[in-house]
Amino acid sequence: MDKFYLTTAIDYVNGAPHIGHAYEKIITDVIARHFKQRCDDVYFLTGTDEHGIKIQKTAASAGITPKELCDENAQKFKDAWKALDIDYTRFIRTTDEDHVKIVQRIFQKLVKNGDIYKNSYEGLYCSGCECFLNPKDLTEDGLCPDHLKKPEIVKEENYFFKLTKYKDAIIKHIKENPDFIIPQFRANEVLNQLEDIQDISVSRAKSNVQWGIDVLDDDEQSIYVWIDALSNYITALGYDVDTPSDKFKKYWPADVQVIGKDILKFHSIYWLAILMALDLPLPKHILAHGWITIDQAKMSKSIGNVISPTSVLESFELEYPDAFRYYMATAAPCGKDGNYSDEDFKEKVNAHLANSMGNLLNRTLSMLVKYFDGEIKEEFFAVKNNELVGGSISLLKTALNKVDLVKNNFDNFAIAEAGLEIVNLVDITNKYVTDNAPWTLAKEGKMIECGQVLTTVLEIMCIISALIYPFCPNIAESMAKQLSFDLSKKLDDLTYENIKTGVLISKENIKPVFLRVDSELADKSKSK
Ligand code: ME8
Repeated sequence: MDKFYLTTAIDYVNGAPHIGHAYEKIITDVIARHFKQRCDDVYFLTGTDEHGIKIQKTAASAGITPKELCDENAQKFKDAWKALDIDYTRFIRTTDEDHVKIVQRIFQKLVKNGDIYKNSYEGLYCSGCECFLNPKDLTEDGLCPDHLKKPEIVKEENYFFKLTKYKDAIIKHIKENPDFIIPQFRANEVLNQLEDIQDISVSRAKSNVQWGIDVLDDDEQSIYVWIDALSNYITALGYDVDTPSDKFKKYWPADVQVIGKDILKFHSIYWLAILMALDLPLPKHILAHGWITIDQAKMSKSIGNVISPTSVLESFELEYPDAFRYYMATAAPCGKDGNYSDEDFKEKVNAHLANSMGNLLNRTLSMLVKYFDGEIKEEFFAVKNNELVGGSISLLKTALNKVDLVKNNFDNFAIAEAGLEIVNLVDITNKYVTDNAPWTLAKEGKMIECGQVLTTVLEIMCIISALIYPFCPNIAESMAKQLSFDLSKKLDDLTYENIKTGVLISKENIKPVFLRVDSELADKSKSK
């Protein structure tokens, strides 16, 4: 694997980020950090989607310019991602000058090639979706099924993209590449949607929508949001219609594009057609994740249950975002919906991160100090020159086998499932400690056996710190520091021999890696 390019959806900036936006950015960051452990060159793109009628209207009602609204809210997204340790390579804004210029040239090229043509049109426009809706997709009351709002009747002269020209090629691609859409159960949905697709409007009259990218050579039209938004995945890399940059040549096609299930149609139909029209390779995978509900209810401004990701960190007084990252990244099986509740958050992170994982390390290091002044002796190793020579062979094998299972899960973008494998390794290791009772071995004077048990656990803790790193980077670093383990090691270089002989740690340097989320604090935040 010589490069790995992954992207998220770019968020609308007509509000602040919520926990659903955070879910997507967290799972993508977890994937990015995992692949950094396997590949030297990972490019992770995220950003904001800033044009369109919705932004124009929100700005007007706030009495500010659209650009002012975008600047203010894009910053809120950046701040939130910083607080969550989202380690992106570029944060693209669709108002960025380089993006705007290239989108104009893409549009111009598609007009020149005959993929975009002008036509007059009357249709039902939903500003929530920023697209025209097919009357057959409306609810019985004539509302947009996603936004439950009545679409406006819009009659305009617009530019149209010849989606129908690419219909058969898209169907063929989806059928021939069963792992193109992940999870696979969503592919049928897309194939059904493809049955009655029409050419799509890709511009709006400036008389109706001023906040958009101007069509070159036509003063009356601005480019409609989806062609602008989708192009971000290539403009960010410096794609240009005539001379694609080296960066573009290196990273495109994307290895995975992470989006929510509600915008799968745009990514697996419109986006493919645009790429085909530009004669560009297609992304390898589209990961359509599910939606996050709050206490089992859909998040909505009217219900008043919209949660900001940073408010969770604040209300639980979390020093690092690790617990929240772990909870979100394991909230739903691949592609399925997940739920957030304060109570469940508290229980899960206390059980998995504090009681099981953190405590295991803490207890083991404390015993090493108590019985051996923190020293690992040569005879404690169950492994010599990467050969298993005694001691806890099967457990060490299980641990390295888990590395492969976790990698397999990530290859299928099954993030929560990868998390479960790690928790399972922690549980197995805890059971090993209970079964082998090093404290009894010490009491009976069986010091070498006791040292072997502790060393085996510490070897496995190194592996666990590497596996948990993408989910909980700060906790992993704290674990690795106490184990004198080099976290920058690639996963494929992990062995049975991660621990060195000599004094590993002293009493003062043993620190809990994760403190239990205080139950009183959690209760306080719930009653807020
Ligand atoms: O759709 N749970 O922007 P957006 C999980 N600008 N994910 C959620 C969610 C929830 N409750 N709510 C939203 C757009 N999302 C376009 C994208 S990409 C070229 C343009 C996800 O701000 C949603 O599925 O409405 C999408 O992937 C992302 O957040 C941005 O949503």
